[in-house]
Amino acid sequence: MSTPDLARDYLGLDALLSDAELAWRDTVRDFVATRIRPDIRKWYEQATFPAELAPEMGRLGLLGTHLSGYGCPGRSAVEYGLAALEVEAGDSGLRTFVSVQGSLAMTAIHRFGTEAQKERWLPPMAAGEAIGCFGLTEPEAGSDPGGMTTTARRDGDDWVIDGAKRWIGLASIADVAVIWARTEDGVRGFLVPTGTAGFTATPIEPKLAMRASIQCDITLAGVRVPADAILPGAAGLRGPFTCLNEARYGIIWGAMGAARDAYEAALGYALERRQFGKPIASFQLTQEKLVDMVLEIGKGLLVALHIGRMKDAGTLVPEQISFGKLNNVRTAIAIARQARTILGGNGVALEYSPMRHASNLEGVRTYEGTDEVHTLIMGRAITGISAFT
Ligand code: TGC
Repeated sequence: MSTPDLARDYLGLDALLSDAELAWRDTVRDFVATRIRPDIRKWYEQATFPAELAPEMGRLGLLGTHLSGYGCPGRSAVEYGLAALEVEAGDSGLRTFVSVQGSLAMTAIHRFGTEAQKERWLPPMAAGEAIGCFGLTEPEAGSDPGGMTTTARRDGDDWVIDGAKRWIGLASIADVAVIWARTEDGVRGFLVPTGTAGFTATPIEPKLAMRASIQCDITLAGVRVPADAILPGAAGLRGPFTCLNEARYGIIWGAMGAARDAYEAALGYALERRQFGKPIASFQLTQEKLVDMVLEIGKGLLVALHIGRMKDAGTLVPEQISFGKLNNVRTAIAIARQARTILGGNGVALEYSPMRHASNLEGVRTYEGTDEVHTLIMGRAITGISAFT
């Protein structure tokens, strides 16, 4: 029997993964080590999204990982989760790209689009040759998308869209935007090529989180699209929420990647850094911090894996995704902040990852449902009483 690496996998959770899952995990881990880690500090400092990585990520199978057909990789939910875990160990901004492209934009087309829409967009998006974005949130409608004021009205055979969206990932470099708008028949989704007259995307800058990705304001001023731009399979808010379920699921895993990287940075530092004549890892308070991180990462990974196995089995309900998103992001922020304290003053230097992860995770805790929203989704599930209405 091989000796477990207690510092890296205390509970031996690798034993819960198949050989194929481990091989895929390691492939993504190697990609992060060679293509993300060497430059992430530069991208973060310069607030640059490395768009040139998109085709590489496509070739690896990171875009639309869980989708099948139309050039998509067709992997399991657990494999998608493992990819999110490893990419977010590199940086939440890069995992956000994977989520926006695959879980939001591609899922909307895959789940709700016509054959023609799928054939047009999914192969290049899976290959990273076309970028998608997902326009749901608005300046005045964040936690409550039902308050959206963007409208789409018929004009002859066309649709004309007017309104504004905010915090939309990748919009300024996207080729196509999935725009959710209010119509006479309720909320509907539209595929809007971003070159369409009246469509403008402006990056929100400067930001203190997610600096290696792009979030935008979108304005839609009389944007005219043809009748076949509508996603026929999505009617009402259930459409965008179905896509959000996918993105929230990925976050459950991804947050643990950021936490693991922060922990490993703190452990490495604590073993090297000497104060009072010995490594700071020898101090009881440091050991307690490291042990608390190991406890919470182990629990968070178990939650992620259990939810992933339920998703693959087809038994997962959205309220259970809220359990994972709320728990794992909250936990990951606490771990990243605690890891920063072990690094002392050096912890605020960009050279070390924990504070970058902590800043990014402020974004992660807010998008795809805030802590408060997921708390109240769970509260409604266990009491039967909605706090929203
Ligand atoms: P309500 O208005 O009553 O329900 C609307 C309809 O949606 C259904 N639904 C869901 N369906 C599937 N999965 C879910 N998770 C669903 N949640 C709701 C619901 O059954 C109903 O269907 P129908 O057929 O009866 O009309 O809304 P609610 O009371 O169910 O939900 C309230 C609340 C607060 C939980 C919900 O509004 C919510 O989750 N708010 C958070 C919104 C959010 O996560 N926003 C983030 C958007 S992300 C984004 O825009 C870009 S971030 C990524 C990037 O681009 O970088």
